[in-house]
Amino acid sequence: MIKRLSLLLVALISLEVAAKEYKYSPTPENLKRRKEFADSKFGIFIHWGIYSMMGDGEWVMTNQNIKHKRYSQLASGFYPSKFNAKEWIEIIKNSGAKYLCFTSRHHDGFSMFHSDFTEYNIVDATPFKRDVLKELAEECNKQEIKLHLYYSHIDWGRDDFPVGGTGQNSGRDKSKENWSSYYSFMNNQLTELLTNYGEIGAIWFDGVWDKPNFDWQLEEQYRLIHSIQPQCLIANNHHKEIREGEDFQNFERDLPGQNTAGYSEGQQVSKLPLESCQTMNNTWGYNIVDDNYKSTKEIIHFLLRNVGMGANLLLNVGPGPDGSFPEEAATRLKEIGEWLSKYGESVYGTTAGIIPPQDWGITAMKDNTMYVHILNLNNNSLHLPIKGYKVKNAISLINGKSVETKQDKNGVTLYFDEIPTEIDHIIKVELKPI
Ligand code: FHN
Repeated sequence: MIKRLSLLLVALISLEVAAKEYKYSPTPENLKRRKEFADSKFGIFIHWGIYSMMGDGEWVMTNQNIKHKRYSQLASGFYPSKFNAKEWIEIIKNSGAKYLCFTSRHHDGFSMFHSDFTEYNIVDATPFKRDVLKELAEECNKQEIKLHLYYSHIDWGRDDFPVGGTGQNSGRDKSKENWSSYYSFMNNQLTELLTNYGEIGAIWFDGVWDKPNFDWQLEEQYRLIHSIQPQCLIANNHHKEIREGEDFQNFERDLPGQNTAGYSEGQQVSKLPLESCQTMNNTWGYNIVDDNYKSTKEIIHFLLRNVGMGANLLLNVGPGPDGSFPEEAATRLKEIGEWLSKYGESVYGTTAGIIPPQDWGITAMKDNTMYVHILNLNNNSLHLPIKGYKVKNAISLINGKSVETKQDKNGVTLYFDEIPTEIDHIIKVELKPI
């Protein structure tokens, strides 16, 4: 009896020690990177892989019930003749985005980088033979764009991957499932990604939702990442609460705290930096018939609605099989860039507004400056409930003119010559706390 009790005690103590070991303390360089990330506000997501050849999105293998053996043959025909890393990063830079999140490996399991741990990669399995990630990493470095890497926890092709809710008809040999083999494979690849491509801004995981109750041994994996590159941020699109070891929180197709798309049920907004990812049309990977592009105005509004909550927008592009950006996407990126080059001061480096987002628009703060972004107002005056502040002055960023204001005990009213009709009517208000 005494022996059993002491064993139990040892077990409890070890559990406690283990739990303590899992306590993550971000390093100073990680905290610095978090701030830089939160300030950057706008990034570009790229979903690109051998699936792009089929022009039916990145889920084509599963959606069309294609066996992995057949699907993998796409690799031998993948030759994106127009791929040009310099041009991609120039487009991204000119859009005003500060970072790129690139799909290094999506659920189809194809590695878009050279890997020693599988031949199913862009260098060894395609006639293209170029490590596009290496080329992108070099260009990002030259053009000062941070590189984030999307990495899927799912693999619809490998036999050792313990099959989850998706990709069940891909023809894998389930008798060969072997989590520890698959886990080592992922960790080896993550080590490659973090040692062969310079400084990585973030690892962006996806797929845990496919097997929500499975122990993916995330803490250990996160520790590995932070031990190789402590500044590297970790985000996991598991659609659930933040877990120990993660550095920012992401939301899919929704503003933080909302759940219109159905991915964020019960996902409370954390105190970590926030990011919301969104498609430009309806799909992530290239879809040849999806012309349902959001307008530049809609995208800028979605960016601003994020900014008002202190969040970043990660806007997706699905390049075609030839390696070029769809024209519609390139045009929108150019227009967003033109807008941001004029009004970027009211976006970059701001924090969430002191007034919660409203139907008329949002506010964003930079020290004692409040940027009022009017997106939808049918009036030529606007009352802002800001108690505890005195307005020193207010100017329109659209025409540089001073804006008439009237202070009362509940805040301040701004008066405009006309009802604002621009994409975003921005007023810069200098405040003094009282
Ligand atoms: O299944 C993926 C999907 O293909 C895409 O990569 C998005 C991006 O957020 N994430 C998953 C769905 O949650």
